[in-house]
Amino acid sequence: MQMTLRWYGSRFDTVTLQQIRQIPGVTGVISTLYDTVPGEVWALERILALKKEVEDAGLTLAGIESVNVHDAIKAGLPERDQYIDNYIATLENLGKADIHLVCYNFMPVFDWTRTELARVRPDGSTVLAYTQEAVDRLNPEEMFSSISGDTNGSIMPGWEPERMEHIKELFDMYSTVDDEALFANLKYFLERIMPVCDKYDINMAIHPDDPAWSVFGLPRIIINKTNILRMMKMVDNPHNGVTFCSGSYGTNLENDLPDMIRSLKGRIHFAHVRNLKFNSPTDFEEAAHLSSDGTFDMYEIMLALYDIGFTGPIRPDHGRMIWGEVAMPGYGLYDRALGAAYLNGLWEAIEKSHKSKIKL
Ligand code: DNO
Repeated sequence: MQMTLRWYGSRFDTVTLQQIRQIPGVTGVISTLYDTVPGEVWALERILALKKEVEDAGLTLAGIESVNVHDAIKAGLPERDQYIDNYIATLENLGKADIHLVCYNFMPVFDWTRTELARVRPDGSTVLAYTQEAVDRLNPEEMFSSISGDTNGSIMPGWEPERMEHIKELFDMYSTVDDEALFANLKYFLERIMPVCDKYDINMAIHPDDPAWSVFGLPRIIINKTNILRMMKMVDNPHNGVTFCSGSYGTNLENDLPDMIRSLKGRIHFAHVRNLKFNSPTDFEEAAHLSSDGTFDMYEIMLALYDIGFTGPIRPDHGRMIWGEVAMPGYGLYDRALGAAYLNGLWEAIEKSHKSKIKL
């Protein structure tokens, strides 16, 4: 595996490439052109400039998170073909720039959903948190206003203010889309993009829906083992793969994370590894990466990745806000650096214990 950190680009991120370069064992970043909008073709020059900036700082650009999918594609509208053509043109340019990993999601309207961006934990750190009760009580606009004071001046992916202005139209767009239609629209999209992925060896890595169930009545399909295996089979090409995100699949305690990882052997192209602390099955907060701080056994998650021979990029996921840092919620430097060091430590121990068993 290659340990990486997500980086939003020098215009948007409070963390610098130079800081990332100094985290032991982190050799690359996962980035994006954060100012592009879904449906736009990414210019080759801009991709090359981003790559050069990262490489000049002594890191590799290990992949893109995200190239967002336009809602017309997800909702299956007649104009989807034009947007898929644009997506293909972007993939073509990424391929020409020698980039082989694209993380994306197929969540209608929003990306991830959290009801709090700065819940205070007993140690005084602040974290993103979710309660179903708050979602049931609020409509999306109310929720957006209730969290917008805690973004530390950042634009949260999927919750861009200009999208929020069109929220009603976005909901109307999906009024006739149920889970089956969403699966069909995803299949249509994947079948059209697979040829360009084959040509340039681009691994598409779908990010799970977060939380892993329907919110605000919208359909959500990338939520559990049955559905993700269905998706893998539906377009049975190794370039149709997965971002295994423990913190997203893990929102549903019925998901057995190590078992899911093992069942996806050969199809996990990217991993997001983080821990959650559950206070009840519908109230969770994002803990430190350390197993004992949350609910998941991080050793078992890393072991499962090791066992399937995972070689792709991995990143610590959302970190807590600690030591007075002011940054995009979930994406500060300090706690993600601690997370990277911890995950690297687990990996080293797993690797060495396996090698010593082989010698015996
Ligand atoms: C949250 C992230 C997601 C992810 C997208 C992928 O912090 O993991 O926003 O990047 O869902 O398209």
